[in-house]
Amino acid sequence: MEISDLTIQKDIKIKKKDALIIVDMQYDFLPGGALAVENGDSIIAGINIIASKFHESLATVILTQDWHPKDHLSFASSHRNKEPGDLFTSEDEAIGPVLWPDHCVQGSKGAEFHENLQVDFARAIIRKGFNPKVDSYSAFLENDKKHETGLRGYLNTINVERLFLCGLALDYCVYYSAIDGVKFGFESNVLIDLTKGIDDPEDNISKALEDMVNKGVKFANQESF
Ligand code: VGL
Ligand code: ZN
Repeated sequence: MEISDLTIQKDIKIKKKDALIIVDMQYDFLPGGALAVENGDSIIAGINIIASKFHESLATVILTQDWHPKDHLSFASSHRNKEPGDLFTSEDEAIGPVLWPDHCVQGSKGAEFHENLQVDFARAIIRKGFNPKVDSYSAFLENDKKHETGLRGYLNTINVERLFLCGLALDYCVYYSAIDGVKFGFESNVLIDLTKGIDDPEDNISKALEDMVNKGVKFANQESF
């Protein structure tokens, strides 16, 4: 499946019960970073515009931040004879299916939000991936599928009903967050022109798109508002 195959919603009116979830717009996922997503920086300006629209509409803006200890098990450097991109899945599937370069280490420059990202509108920042042996692609649920980040509880407490997701990376954190959003009862919309993917392993973006469509994730873009 390709992006051009998606149905894009029109005439969306931002409501108070909407939340914009801006995923992992950190230096390490941007050009020049350790796990750079191609053209990741091209979406910053558009995300800022949407964030200001949500802010003006009294909707909620939330940021997520990948936040790993320096010896995180998702890093190839934590394994003998492994390179970034090598396949590796831990027994409980808390790590994998591939290993990553060291990235978004707690307190490092690479873990910071890009300086051009408008962060002032954010009501909350959800940090994820802090357990050394468990990764968390989803903003809701760690990869072991056991531990929640607290985002579901937070959104329920402040009465959010509908989510709009953007940021990096489309086929990892945006994808897993969107399908978990649906699973947890939120209408979940991916802002498809405000996200970019890694596409590793091959065809990962296509598979993620197909799975999102099958699971009821909806799609919108900057013109939908
Ligand atoms: C991500 C790979 C590893 C992401 C985070 O933000 O999509 N991808 N850690
Ligand atoms: Zn990570």
